[in-house]
Amino acid sequence: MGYEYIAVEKEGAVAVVTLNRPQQMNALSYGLIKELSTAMEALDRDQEVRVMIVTGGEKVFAAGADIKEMADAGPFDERIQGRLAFRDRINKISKPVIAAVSGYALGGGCELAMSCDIIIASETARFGQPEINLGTIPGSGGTQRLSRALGKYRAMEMVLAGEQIGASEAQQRGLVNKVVPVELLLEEAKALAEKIAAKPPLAAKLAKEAVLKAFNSPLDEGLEFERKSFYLLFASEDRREGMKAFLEKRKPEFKGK
Ligand code: DAK
Repeated sequence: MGYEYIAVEKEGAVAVVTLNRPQQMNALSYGLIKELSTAMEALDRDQEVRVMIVTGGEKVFAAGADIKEMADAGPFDERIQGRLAFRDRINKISKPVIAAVSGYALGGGCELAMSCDIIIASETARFGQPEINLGTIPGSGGTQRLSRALGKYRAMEMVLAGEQIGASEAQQRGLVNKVVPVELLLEEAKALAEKIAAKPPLAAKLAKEAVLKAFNSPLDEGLEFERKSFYLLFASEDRREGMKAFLEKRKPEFKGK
């Protein structure tokens, strides 16, 4: 399928989705978000794909929602309501998603990176929630995910004063998994994606769901969910294969069953 605002590439079990509005700093227009959620859902259903990478390329990840498009919108316009629905769909992707962030990740761009499961950043990455400067606040999870990642006080500074943080602070505070030179960004993200893609996909899917559950539920509920997922995986062929291969001292062959 051809896209106007993004590019999708598949390399074996890894799919790379690149935001592609460079003249507009990859601002997340309605059209871009719609294409992104459509593409990611299609890749989620694609049997060949096991891990996705979302990137904006080397210069900029995304400078937020498209301000030009939003400037005269009312709260119930499709441009506002529709994008909420597309964002919800992106949050429901079941396969592991890695954000490869270089340059600005601001507003909705920072929120998009944070809705991924792992963030690899280049040394030039900058994260921020500048919505306060526009008379609004983060609307796609920024206040919640940033507070969980950085703690209340630094998150408050970013959301109230519109301050940005660079890659190294983001890594020190646990918002970013790894910081690499810009020219190695995609290579590093792909290496990690391939490592995850070699794991049994059903276990990866349930592991992702279980970790996310930790942010959405009390401990008891999360533990219960983990236990049920653990039992469920005992019914999978890949679990049998994983244990058998260990005992036979060979590499397992996982089939996603
Ligand atoms: N939207 C539209 N255009 C943008 C843009 C944006 N967010 N960011 C940059 N651009 C455009 C600029 O207007 C300029 O276009 P032309 O003037 O050439 O046509 C071009 O990209 C290059 O930008 P600059 O000339 O400004 O480049 P600089 O290097 O000087 O500065 C910058 C880069 C990223 C620091 C600066 O452009 C900037 O501050 N951009 C705005 C960042 C921002 O405020 N982001 C937050 C946007 S609000 C929702 C949930 C969430 C949201 C919306 C709805 N719902 C629940 C419905 C999210 C809201 C946001 O993200």
